[in-house]
Amino acid sequence: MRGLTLGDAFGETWFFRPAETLETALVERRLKDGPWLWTDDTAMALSLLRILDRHGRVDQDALAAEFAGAYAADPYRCYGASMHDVLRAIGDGEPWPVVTRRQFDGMGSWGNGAAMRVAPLGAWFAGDLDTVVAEAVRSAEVTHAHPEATAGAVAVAVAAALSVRGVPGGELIEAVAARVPDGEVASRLRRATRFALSADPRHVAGMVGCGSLISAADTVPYAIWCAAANLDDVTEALWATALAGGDVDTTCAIVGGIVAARTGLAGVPEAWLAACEPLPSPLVMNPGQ
Ligand code: AR6
Ligand code: MG
Repeated sequence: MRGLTLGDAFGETWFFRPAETLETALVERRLKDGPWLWTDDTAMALSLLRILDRHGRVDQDALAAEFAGAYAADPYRCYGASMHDVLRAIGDGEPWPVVTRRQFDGMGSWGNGAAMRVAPLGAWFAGDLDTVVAEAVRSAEVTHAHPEATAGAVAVAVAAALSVRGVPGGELIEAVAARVPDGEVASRLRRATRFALSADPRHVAGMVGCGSLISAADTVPYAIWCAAANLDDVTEALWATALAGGDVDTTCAIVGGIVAARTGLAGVPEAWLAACEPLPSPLVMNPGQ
């Protein structure tokens, strides 16, 4: 969870800088002064973690209510465009299956929002990959009805579980692809396996996207390649991920979540930890205990 937040907040600092200085700042590794504020990626991951803590699995109605409550309490976290309507309607008492299925002319959202929040779930269930897949699907459906959004969530959750289990970077992407249903996410994941893990992330982004379209397919395969290429060092992983631009808070949230599931925050510079907006403490509140 803390790795996801660090990535989210670090990634968000690369927005709103003049485009011509952005790549130079990244190459020269010039950090922005804190505070680095976290966004919807973290807000939704926290809600999901609370539900796992409270129910031991994804109770979809409880998760929908938790998402809507967190949104109502703090809507200024740069949520995806359709989420304002979805979370308000759920908060107003409409059933989530009805609300999510009517988005985008009945297609449902294929945005990367279900993937950006799910790495801690993969770590939570890391001992059982079938459960990781099933619970990732359930966590996605509450806001994202399109199968590509679900596929993106499955891919990230499985990657986080395999990260915990110590799978080497060279095997990670294919092992993830084997668990993802056929479609654009799976096909771009397979395209990503053609790049050596020493390749320049910008070349990989050129072939599979890096989130400029905010879709799961355009975001998740790149993030999983970046994580696989830097599985033992969360700071290096985040620098590498940001280099290509795109949806940087979300690619970095995904990568931070996957890599830190293995490494924790060991080795992260003190200045980064001090700059990152703190999480609520305790992370989860279980009033029954
Ligand atoms: N047809 C066309 N465009 C779509 C479709 C579709 N079926 N589905 C999604 N999009 P959204 P999220 C595009 O709004 O997934 C925050 O910045 C459309 O442009 O459902 O939670 C986070 O940090 C839509 O607005 O929300 C993430 O970066 C966009 O995909 C991101 O937003 C996102 O889908 C998470 O977004
Ligand atoms: Mg965000």
